[in-house]
Amino acid sequence: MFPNKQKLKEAFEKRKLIILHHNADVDCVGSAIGIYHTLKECQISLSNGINSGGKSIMEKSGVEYLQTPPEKWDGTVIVLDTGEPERCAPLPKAEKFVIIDHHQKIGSWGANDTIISFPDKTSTAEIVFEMIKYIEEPISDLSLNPLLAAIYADTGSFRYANENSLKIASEICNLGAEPQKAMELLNREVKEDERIALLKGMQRMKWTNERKYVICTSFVNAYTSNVAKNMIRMGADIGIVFSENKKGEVQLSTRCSLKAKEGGINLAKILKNVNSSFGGSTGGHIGAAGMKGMGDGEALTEMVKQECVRIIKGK
Ligand SMILES: [Mn+2]
Repeated sequence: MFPNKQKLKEAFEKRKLIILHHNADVDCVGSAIGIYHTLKECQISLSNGINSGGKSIMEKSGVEYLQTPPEKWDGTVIVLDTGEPERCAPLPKAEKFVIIDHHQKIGSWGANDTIISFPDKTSTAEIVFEMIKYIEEPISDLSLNPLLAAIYADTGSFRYANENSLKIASEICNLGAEPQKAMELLNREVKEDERIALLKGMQRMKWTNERKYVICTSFVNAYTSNVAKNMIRMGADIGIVFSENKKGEVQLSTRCSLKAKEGGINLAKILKNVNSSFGGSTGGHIGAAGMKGMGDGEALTEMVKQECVRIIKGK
């Protein structure tokens, strides 16, 4: 359900700052560009970095953006693709926030803020598109390909799409989006450090077979999510990959196959459970989730693996 139409329109009449989550991805950036070209007086800002796919679509679209948000914003702040304030900090001081997200977890926001949360949607871009229709704003041609690219990205090129993602993609195409142009926005050069991280991750990989579910674990210095994603592509049911630095900060990325999802694996929930004794932060979806905090990456990976095994065994 969308919030009150009039109130939403009023919020969007003010100057808008679109805040991207940490390490902003294609769904986040594509959604931002979609809003940027359709609603007047928008400015886009990173909160803490952007990933290579996000950066590539931003550069190809030629949209200017801030590296860090201002301390104060006179107008409305739009938060995209996360429902947690910690995932897009530091946030500027502002009267009004509109949060648009499709993740499972929503953090605490102010009483005056508007939360548009649809955890059943496969991308934030789909919510953005439906919201633009809802507020009866004519969508800009420039918004179409970035929104379609964002749907491609978050559905794994429609591998994880549902009926609604396909329906919206088709509507966007009817309005003039071109699938091949959207794909071009997604093509990016894979940098050498990323390729090496992937190769190292695979080289160090360990795997076990638990009641016909293959669980893979590994560690790298960076690109944990990419390694986990490729484990699934190779045939694993669950991929768990960590990285840690000298300061003792650990980052964990997990992915699972459709079979694992259907078998009852919910990675967002599993990480949340494990985190109750770890004390970091978690976020994500049923089939793709991450975790951050201070501690021992190997021990944490083992805990997550054991929790998966426990669920597979139905205990
Ligand atoms: Mn997303």
